[in-house]
Amino acid sequence: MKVKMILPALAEAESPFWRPIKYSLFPPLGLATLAAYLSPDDEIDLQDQHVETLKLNDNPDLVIIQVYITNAYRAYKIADHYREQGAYVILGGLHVTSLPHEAAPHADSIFLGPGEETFPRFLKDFRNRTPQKVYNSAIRTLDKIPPIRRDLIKRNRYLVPNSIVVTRGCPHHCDFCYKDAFFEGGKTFYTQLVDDALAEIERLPGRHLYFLDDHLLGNAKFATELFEGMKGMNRVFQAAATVDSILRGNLIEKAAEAGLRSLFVGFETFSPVNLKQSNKKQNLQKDYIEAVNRLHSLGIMINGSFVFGLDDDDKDVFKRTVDWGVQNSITTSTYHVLTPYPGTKLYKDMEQQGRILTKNWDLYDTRNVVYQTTKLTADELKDGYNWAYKEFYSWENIFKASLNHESHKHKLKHLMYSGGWKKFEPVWNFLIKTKNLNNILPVLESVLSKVKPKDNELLINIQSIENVKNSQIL
Ligand code: B12
Ligand code: SF4
Repeated sequence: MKVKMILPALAEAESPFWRPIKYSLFPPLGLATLAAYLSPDDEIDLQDQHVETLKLNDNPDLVIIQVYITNAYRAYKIADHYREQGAYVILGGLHVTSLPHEAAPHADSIFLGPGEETFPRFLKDFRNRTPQKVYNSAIRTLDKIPPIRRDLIKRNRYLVPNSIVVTRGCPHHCDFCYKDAFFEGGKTFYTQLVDDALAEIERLPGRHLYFLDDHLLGNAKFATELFEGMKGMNRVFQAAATVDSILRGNLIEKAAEAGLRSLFVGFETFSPVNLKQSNKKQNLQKDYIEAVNRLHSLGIMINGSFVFGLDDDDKDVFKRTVDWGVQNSITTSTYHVLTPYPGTKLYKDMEQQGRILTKNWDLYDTRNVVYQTTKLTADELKDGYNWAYKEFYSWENIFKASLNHESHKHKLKHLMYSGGWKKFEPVWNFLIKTKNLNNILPVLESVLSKVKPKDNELLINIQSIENVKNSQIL
């Protein structure tokens, strides 16, 4: 059977704000996970529109499309095209799960929730010529899932080809998060068997790993065993976790020992009113600075996530958030305009209150204001968001934040990571064009190398960085 798997790109791919590097980070892991259930005799063509031009003039028997909110319209067009040609088209992913009635007219079958149980069930039905219209994921387990078909991934097109997920979901229930909508009707947090996770890690070449799990420390027992097993594997890795999990027990030390070098942390807001309103209880009364200091003392760089536009936010929120990030040496900040994804509690509340201003999903990219704001106007929110990005990533603030670290090595790593990520667009574009992106991996691995506590090893003369800054060469 000829099978086509497609991850369509978002509408923004054609906008002047498109940052090719942002979309050349991770391969289509969801589709490669599903491909493992196909037969070795199937002829599979997996295409990721973020990094390649789609070929749509082929004649597959089965077309599998992954739908996110911001690629939904494009996904539907591709689906319609293949259905006209007589292919059997199936749609799944987050957006289909949130809005099955919207997706259904564009598909022969739709899939709600994760695919590990529904997709093999469908394949059996399909081969027996009895496919159903809707497949709803009721059984949630990752036990004995087949190895991901990484051979289908064009590794040289991604900066981080070794992305991996060893858990699904998260133990928390924040109102704005996609998670409860996607995992509705079954378990909302579950893990792989530790041995299976370790076997998947062993299969990955090189040193660097990026765990895309929503909350890698969410199950302490699983994480402890995973980190124990990873000791001695000589890996460096990046992951995501919550503020409370950093402060609790000594799991974070174990993670650092296993190779954790950079962590995505959902700070989101400093306002207890906002936290309560968003049901982000796990952040309430937690000392963010203590969490930051703990990570830094372990040599772990921080990617802080912050949401703007929650109801308690006023005009000062942008400056407060940027200043805090710089003062506390956050390496990279990811800012979001609050976005009510369909299916979430936030969306339901806002719809009830008549606050949803548009249902143009292309705008639901966390850069646009799609709802009626309260203390801020929509323009203030959007301008403040743009200002925050510009300000945080100004050279002055990158230097300030870097130089606040104790050890010289951490200062240098911060500077290279943050500056490299935001300030070298032409270099990234060149590497993407010449399909050399993964050759830069050893540089990333060395930026993520270990910082020993109070490391005073003088890799380069930091004073010279300050001189460069003062002379405004950069
Ligand atoms: C990696 C990632 C990215 C990467 C790359 C995506 C890629 N190449 O796959 C990058 C950096 C490009 C990215 C960008 C964005 N992302 Co993103 N991203 C993620 C992240 C962290 C992991 C995705 C992943 O690999 N999951 C693991 C795999 C195994 O799961 P999966 O992809 O969901 O696939 C499973 C199921 O969905 C299902 N499935 C999927 N498709 C199909 C199809 C069929 C037919 C079937 C049967 C099953 C099926 O089966 C798979 C196995 O279970 C998720 C968070 C998350 N935990 O999912 C956010 C997430 C998907 N991103 C999100 C958003 C909002 C964005 C951006 C708009 C953010 C922005 N401001 O730029 C952009 C736009 C992306 C786009 N293309 O439209 C939201 C989506 C919300 C929504 N309702 O759609 C999420 C959920 C984050 C969040 N918490 O809000 N993202
Ligand atoms: S902690 Fe993060 S992943 Fe978990 S529900 Fe909240 S926002 Fe979602």
